[in-house]
Amino acid sequence: MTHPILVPILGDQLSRTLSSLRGCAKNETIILMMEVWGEATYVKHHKQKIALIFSAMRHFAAELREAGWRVDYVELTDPDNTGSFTGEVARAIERHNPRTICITEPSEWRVQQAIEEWPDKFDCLIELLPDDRFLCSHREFREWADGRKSLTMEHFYREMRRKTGLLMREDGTPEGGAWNYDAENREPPKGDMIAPPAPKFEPDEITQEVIALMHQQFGDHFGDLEPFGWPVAAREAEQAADAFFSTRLEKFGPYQDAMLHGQDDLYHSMLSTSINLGLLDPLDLCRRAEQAYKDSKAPLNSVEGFIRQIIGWREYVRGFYWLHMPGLAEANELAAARPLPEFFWTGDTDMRCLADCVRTTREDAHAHHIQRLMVLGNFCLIAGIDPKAVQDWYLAVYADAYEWVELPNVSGMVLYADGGKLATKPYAASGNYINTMSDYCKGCRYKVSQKTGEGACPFNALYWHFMDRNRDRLKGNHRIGRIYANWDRMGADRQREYLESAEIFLDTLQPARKGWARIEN
Ligand code: FAD
Ligand code: DLZ
Ligand code: SF4
Repeated sequence: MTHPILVPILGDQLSRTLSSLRGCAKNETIILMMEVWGEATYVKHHKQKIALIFSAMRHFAAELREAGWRVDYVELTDPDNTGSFTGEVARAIERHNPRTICITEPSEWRVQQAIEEWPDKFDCLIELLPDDRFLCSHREFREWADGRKSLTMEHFYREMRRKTGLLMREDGTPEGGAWNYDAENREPPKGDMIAPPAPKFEPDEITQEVIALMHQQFGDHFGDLEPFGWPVAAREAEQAADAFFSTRLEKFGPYQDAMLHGQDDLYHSMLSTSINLGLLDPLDLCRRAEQAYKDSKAPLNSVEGFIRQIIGWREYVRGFYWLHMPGLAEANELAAARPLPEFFWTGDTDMRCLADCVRTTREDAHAHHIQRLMVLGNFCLIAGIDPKAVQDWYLAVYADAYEWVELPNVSGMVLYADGGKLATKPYAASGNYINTMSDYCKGCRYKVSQKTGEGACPFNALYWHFMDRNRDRLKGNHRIGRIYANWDRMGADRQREYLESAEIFLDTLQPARKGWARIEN
């Protein structure tokens, strides 16, 4: 091929419908895929996360070759591998002498910055195409946000419902008469509830090779590598989706916020890794969910809840990320500065809720939304953990974590570090919330009903410590202002007991050793 088109495909762009591929002819295109050290270690990702991405990339390359595409695949251990996307594109230009590089926009700001330098570095045309696997383009989101005093997911979500027609009646009103059945998504768990297991996929030869590579190269990264059961190719991801729709969707809605020890993912879909890699099409999943409702196989609160997570939250956080980067990564509205505790990496804490959420994170590179938000995240918020340390942790430990989705959830939804741009109030909660929504407290050494003193649930005193130390920043917020009236009614002695209990607890926290999240220089 003389002067072909070079199409770099990044690790989370594994879709046959990718915009960069659509306009290309097989006989004049070279697809470039790159395993690079820089991406594998900008944080020290969980071993399963790297294994998943490398295995999915290798499967995708094999699938493309089978379909007749020419794929130039650079493995991590290639002795000439430069370790970065830009370095590998430079080497590929020497090999293939392309006339054009055609790439779908990356999902992350860091990579976008690198690509923006390519026109100066490389002597060929660079074409950057929108990633239309997302429903809402950057421009559309900016236009929607422009001129609004504050952004709310709910308003954005309604736009997306109208745009897609999902769960919409012909007269333009929402199915069932309401836009949102969030209030029907908060059933506490039943003790004897047993969710059908999500399918696990036996590692094939490609995955086994990648697992061996993980043992060699990433042994010091956090997390268990095996058993490894993630879907690594589109056909496996489709099987996982089939299983979700036939066995879990029905109860997804009511038990979305429930947590049960030993049932790590309950009725959740476990599809985020496949959606984010590009193995599943998010809109197609929503249409399937809608069909399940139309066929009376799942109730509206479950179907609407699932669709809201995808065309609502997922699209909203992506738009929000690009609107607020790079500032979002630096934001620290509450001036939180405490180091992340070591137990976030070891699980070694006698707070049973946290220990269990760290365990599932270590074993599965996954925890479900409420574990991430109301146990792990809530702790970081009320204990005042430094946002940078929290961001690194979430980005490293979850198999579905990419900065575009992790950062708005951590900085905005969990930590209020963005000053309330994403969520209208901090999701701070005492032990009572965790006790209502889980069975964790029953087996815990701490007593959730005890507010202060030795043996009291630490979340209780930390909650008031958080409220008290952030009073000046939060008292004007109409959604939580009234909480201060309760605090004031307690009187000075009781307040002192709360604050002292929290201080005593905070003094016991061991800071995480360096080197867990980032390679030490
Ligand atoms: P389900 O509960 O079955 O939900 C269905 C789908 O909706 C998910 O697969 C996902 O694509 C989407 N979704 C649900 N909630 C969100 C959300 N808040 N933001 C964006 N998409 C959402 N999700 C990621 O994909 N990557 C992350 O790095 C990530 N980091 C998070 C960090 C924090 C602090 C919090 C609170 C949430 C985070 N989430 C992240 C969102 C959510 O927790 C996961 O998408 C979900 O747990 C994945 O499991 P599931 O596929 O079973 O989800
Ligand atoms: C997360 C990740 C990892 C661990 N490794 C690679 C890699 O070696 N090659 C690759 O193309 N992508 C990898 N990824 C995913 C990328 O970080 C992701 O595709 C981009 O950063 C999106 O901007
Ligand atoms: Fe967590 Fe407190 Fe319940 Fe223990 S008592 S599990 S620390 S909420």
